[in-house]
Amino acid sequence: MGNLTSHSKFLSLILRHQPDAAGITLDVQGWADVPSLLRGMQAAGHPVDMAMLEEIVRTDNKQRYSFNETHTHIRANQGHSVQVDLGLVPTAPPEILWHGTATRFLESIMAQGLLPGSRQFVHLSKDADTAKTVGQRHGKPVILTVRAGDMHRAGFRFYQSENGVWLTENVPPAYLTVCEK
Ligand code: HQG
Repeated sequence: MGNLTSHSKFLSLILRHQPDAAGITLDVQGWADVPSLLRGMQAAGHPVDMAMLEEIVRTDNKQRYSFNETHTHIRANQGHSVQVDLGLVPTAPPEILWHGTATRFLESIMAQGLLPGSRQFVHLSKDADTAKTVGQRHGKPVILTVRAGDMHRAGFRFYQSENGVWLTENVPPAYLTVCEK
């Protein structure tokens, strides 16, 4: 793992799950103060300066982070387990969305539906390829299709994060189909 990747993983931990790990707090909208963050990262063995932070944000393959306009604050675009209000606006989803998971979770998912677990939302992908990559993080991947349009018409709310990930609170089993291809 390159240095920047290691720093980026630590940054994800701080901005999504454990701001404590850098001795900082996030505001209600999930923003971290950049100078405090850089000091905290440095103290935790991740010596990142402003130029490196700018590079991490600019080059991130999933565009995981956003600065505010003046770059005094930074936050993660999705994936939080800490309670934050990103100000996302409920949005009509496409008819079909995708969720990649591991085969060992299937039985439980088809019984309980998709649950957010430790995160604030269930994360859904726009296409099967992305879903497969997400699923591979957990083991042998399996892809589910989600009848998002039907869910939306039934009153479920959907949001799209700044970096294009679809979010919803839970997906009942009736809206899920295992994708066989
Ligand atoms: C599974 C990454 C059993 C769920 C990705 C998943 C994404 C259940 C796992 C983002 C279940 C949770 C999120 C149930 C759900 N029974 N298992 N009822 N309901 N699960 O990591 O969606 O690279 O919290 O299928 O790209 O994998 O970190 O969620 O396998 O966008 O930026 O429980 O994280 O982005 O795993 O990934 P996760 P996820 P980053």
